Amino acid sequence: MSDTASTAGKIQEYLDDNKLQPTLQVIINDLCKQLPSDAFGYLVNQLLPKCAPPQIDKLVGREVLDSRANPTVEVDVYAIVRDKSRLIARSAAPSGASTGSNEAMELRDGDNDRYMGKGVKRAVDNVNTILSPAVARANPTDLAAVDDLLCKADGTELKTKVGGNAITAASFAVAEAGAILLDLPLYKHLANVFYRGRDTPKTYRLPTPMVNILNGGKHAGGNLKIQEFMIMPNADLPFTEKLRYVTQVYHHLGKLLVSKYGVSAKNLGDEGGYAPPLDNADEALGMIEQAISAAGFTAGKDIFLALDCASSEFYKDGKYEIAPKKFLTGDELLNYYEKLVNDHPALRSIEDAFDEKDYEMWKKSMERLGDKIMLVGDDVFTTNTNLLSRGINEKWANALLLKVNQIGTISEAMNAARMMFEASGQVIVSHRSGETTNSVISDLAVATGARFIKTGAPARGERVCKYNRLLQIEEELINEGLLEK
Ligand code: 2PG
Ligand code: MG
Repeated sequence: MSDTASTAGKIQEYLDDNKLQPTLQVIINDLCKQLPSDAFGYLVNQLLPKCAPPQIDKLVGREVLDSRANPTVEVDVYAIVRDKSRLIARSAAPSGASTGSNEAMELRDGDNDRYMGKGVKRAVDNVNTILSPAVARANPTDLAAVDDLLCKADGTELKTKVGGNAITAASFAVAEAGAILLDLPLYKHLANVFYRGRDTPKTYRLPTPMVNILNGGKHAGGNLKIQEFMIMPNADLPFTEKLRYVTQVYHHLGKLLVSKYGVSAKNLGDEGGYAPPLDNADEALGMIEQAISAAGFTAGKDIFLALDCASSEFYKDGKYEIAPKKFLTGDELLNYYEKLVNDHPALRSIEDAFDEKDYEMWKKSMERLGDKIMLVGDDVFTTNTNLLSRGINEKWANALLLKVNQIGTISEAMNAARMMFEASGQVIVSHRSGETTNSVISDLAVATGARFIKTGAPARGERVCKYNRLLQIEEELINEGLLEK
């Protein structure tokens, strides 16, 4: 038999085995009717969707650095597409400093000869030897199914076997790979995952950024106990303008700090905000209000204020050390917050006002301040639906800070977002203080319709890339007429 005849025989055999003859006939009939100028392109477009779905071939882990010079896990996703395995996408896990005790476990090597014990070689090995075989052959476009396999491969709620860092990096990378293979922008792919089984909204909204312009607590080296002093632009502005407003305030704050405290006050903390030698929140809020005016804006109209107290970090033996050697009871601390809200009427959000287990004070703060401002649960919820459902029933907070690596996978974090939305609470998608240069959280915020995103100052590459990604999404949505009016 000639080569041509044997190839034709093989093709016929393939068509018969896969019952493709009728499909092919329909496509060729259409081709003959329409006679498109690019007949080959037409055939490719018709046939491609009928090909076998892509399959994950393998995940490959590696140790890379995060924005704080600590190792973190990066994962490459290889998929088999039309019989060939190729690298489709890669992503890496962020890492927190003020972590909640119920967070998914970051697996670190503990070998003090490497990176002061913070190496992640074991987590990387787990990607290669446990997660990779667990997801091999799965369809990377089905994120929910892959996330489920990742969770099952670990088998523990807090990911103590494989490491939350390994699992988050894998979930991020598979999400990216799915979007690439579906030829969709990541936020559209994630929206389909989020709304699975329900109608995906026809339009998208961009989140309002909560921009951390002044850093304290564990993210800076000074006396300020409160960790984050944030500004939020008026929610009605377009995202581009929101970013411009807050960035101008950021620059003015830098100038003011230098004129008052000298040039070192312009040093930056972990999230790109200034880390000046201030002693208390009142002073810090006052400086920010001055910067808002200096930038030509009005606090409480154009720009609002927000705090992340990360108070578990200064809670000891039933007391809160709100300033060096100044200890307050929970009730005294609540009075202190109430005074801040009264003295600074632009203040509209307080995160982690109380220790992650001081539930009574969380409830009291909701009774006293819950109607006026957002009370945001970060360490108290750790993006965990078990804690969140308890918190919703007992009215601990009215907003959820959503961090994927607190729970492990994107799908689990989406479950928490859905639960909070069903309870009519707000969701703030958040970065970590140790970050990487991927911008998955920007797409996630748009996909879920979260009203807020918290991703640091408008400075430092790992923060700015998230804001810049939102600029790109905004432009695309406007061009496609898909931006919510
Ligand atoms: C927080 C975060 C992010 P970390 O407390 O909200 O700003 O900090 O990542 O250190 O937990
Ligand atoms: Mg926090």
